[in-house]
Amino acid sequence: MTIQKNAPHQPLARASFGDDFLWGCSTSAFQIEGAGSTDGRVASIWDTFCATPGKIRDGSDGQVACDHYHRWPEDLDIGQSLGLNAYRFSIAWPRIFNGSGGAPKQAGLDFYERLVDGMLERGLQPWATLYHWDLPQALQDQGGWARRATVDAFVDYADVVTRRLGDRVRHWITHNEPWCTAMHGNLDGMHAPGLRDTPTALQVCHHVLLSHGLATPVIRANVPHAQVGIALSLHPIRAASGSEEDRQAVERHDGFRNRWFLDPLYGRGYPQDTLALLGAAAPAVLEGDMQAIAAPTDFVGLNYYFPEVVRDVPASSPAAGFLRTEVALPQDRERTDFGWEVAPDGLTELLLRIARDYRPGPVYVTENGSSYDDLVQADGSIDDEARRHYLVRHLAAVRAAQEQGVDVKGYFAWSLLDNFEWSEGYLRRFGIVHVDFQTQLRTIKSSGRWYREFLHGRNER
Ligand code: IFM
Repeated sequence: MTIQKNAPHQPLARASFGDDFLWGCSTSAFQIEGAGSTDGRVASIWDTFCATPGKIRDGSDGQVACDHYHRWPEDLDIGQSLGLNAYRFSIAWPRIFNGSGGAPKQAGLDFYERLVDGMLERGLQPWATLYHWDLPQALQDQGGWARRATVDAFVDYADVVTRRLGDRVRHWITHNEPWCTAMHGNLDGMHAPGLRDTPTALQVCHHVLLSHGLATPVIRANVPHAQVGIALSLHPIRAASGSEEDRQAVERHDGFRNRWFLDPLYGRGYPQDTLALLGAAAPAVLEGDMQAIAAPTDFVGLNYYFPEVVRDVPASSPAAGFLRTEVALPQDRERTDFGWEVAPDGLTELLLRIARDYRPGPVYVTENGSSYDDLVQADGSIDDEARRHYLVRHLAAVRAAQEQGVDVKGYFAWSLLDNFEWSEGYLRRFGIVHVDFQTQLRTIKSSGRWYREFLHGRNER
């Protein structure tokens, strides 16, 4: 990993982002809560996936994770000490419903009420995500997101949760990264439920988007002054070469990675070019679905990590999938220890593009962060210079978009804590706060200390 130490720095001051800018961190339930069977929580598809040999790189699971279910006051104290004014978390559906019928679980709802009250007491505006990948296993057993009834189950779940928390949580994100739910879960099998089937993945994707659209008015009805949106994982798509073939590959890849989500959410239906590539694998769409998916929202959440560099794969190649593209990994790029390209300009580019092409209203960066193999020093400190540098440059990229007229109104660092990184288990650390998974000791890394100084207006650079 190489850091561009000499990259020019613009002066970066909290105040320049605007007085009402939200400064947060993001987390998700399965990745931090633990307490896998406490207070009536049932199994999710991720519990099943973790229990399947070979699925998680270190063989771990989410049974304890950061034990946030019990340690949340300490974690929120840390967030407050950093100077955050917002905190994004997700609600675990398996704490609220079994997925096989029956009443909502009061203990689960009580937990989130306590958690939200804890945020409000500490000056942290709660941002709740309803679905961050932990589908109750019982729903998967009935067909999961490929089955239309799961859409209804999601709307019921959204209704119950927002009725209960809507007096104190205004900001609701229906889904986190539908691309990952659908494609990692059902196309490449990297995530739960671990399927590899293109038509299933596309149907899942359609139902996830539909559930977003159908839940949105329900949330609005339950929450006074609701702000409802969705968090999308988007990538700038770049060509591996200057060839015309690679340029066309970029278009195809972008259609599936980005426009497949943005177009229907903003009322344009699925992109025709991508539909043509999918052929018979395209999802079944019932009358009214596309109108439902395009339900008006109040903001869009952008989760940004890296650009994708793609090259054309000739149709005659045995490796050609329906997109006929291949992701290239150029050697000359700065990368995190996870191998993800570090490209802050990609964040500016995406923010400008979303604003220009879709006019979504306010945009929030709902996730952005980096994974490095942190070393704990003898004195217990963690000097994660690379992550700090990543954070500084991505904040500058947000500011650059603002300066060019994009209404970016908040930034949530991924993540507050090191946590369970899905199929990588505990091998990848994204936190600005280190977690010792043996002792559960939390230590603010130098990136977190920089964020704290910056948020307190003491570290302008
Ligand atoms: O940890 C994940 C998170 O759950 C969703 N967005 C990307 C993060 C890093 O991979």
